[in-house]
Amino acid sequence: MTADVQELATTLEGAVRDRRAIPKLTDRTDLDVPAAYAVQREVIERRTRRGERLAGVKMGFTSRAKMVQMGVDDVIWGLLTDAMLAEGRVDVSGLIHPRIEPEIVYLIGREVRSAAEAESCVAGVAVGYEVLDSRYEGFRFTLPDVIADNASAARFGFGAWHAPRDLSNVGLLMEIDGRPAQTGSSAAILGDPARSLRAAARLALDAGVRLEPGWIVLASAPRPPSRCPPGRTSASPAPGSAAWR
Ligand code: 0L1
Ligand code: MG
Repeated sequence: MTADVQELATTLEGAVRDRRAIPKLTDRTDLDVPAAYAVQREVIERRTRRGERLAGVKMGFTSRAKMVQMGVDDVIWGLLTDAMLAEGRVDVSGLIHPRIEPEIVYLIGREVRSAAEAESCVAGVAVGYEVLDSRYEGFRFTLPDVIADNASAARFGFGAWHAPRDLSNVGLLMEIDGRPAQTGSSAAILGDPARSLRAAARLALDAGVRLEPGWIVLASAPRPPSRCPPGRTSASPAPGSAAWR
């Protein structure tokens, strides 16, 4: 059966609203990658029609291991809105089965007109985190499912901005509620998170979306996400803390 973009968007919205995981969409419908991005865009457009503002882009499948696992050879992307941004402690109580991962975060300073110029458009870099919350049962999905689900995006946060710098091989430490939860190297993000930034620009431009001044790019994480404790969580890297070494 051909994908009904409106109906699938409504199904995903229902999972968020009811805080209830759903069977993956591909269990009951044919969904190819272009249709999956159409569903993702529809869900985001509904959010912006309700008053949320686009805040940036997030990347996924930036590690070779994850690409092999999913049988893909390119990254995926999703869109961030201001409602996903957590200031201070992140409230995960309304989520289904949240997981959390550290992020290299880029702040866009001027409009990105081509992938090649993406790095020169960066005004700042920070360490941050992303809370993922797949809307699917067991956090299990195919490539089109996860694209339709906005690459599992749920919440994000970041610390103090720093001047742009070489982040091709920096250590990342993520703490949850003050306890070390994950370490990794930024080199595991496509060999250099700047590649993820360029890919974000490429995918966005191909879709007719320009990375604008003030937007955030989450370059993704070196390792699979960690389980997130219920309730309110203080994730570090958090505002004010630096965690690259
Ligand atoms: O790197 C990421 O933000 C993950 C995107 C893919 C979705 C997932 O693993 O839940
Ligand atoms: Mg991420």
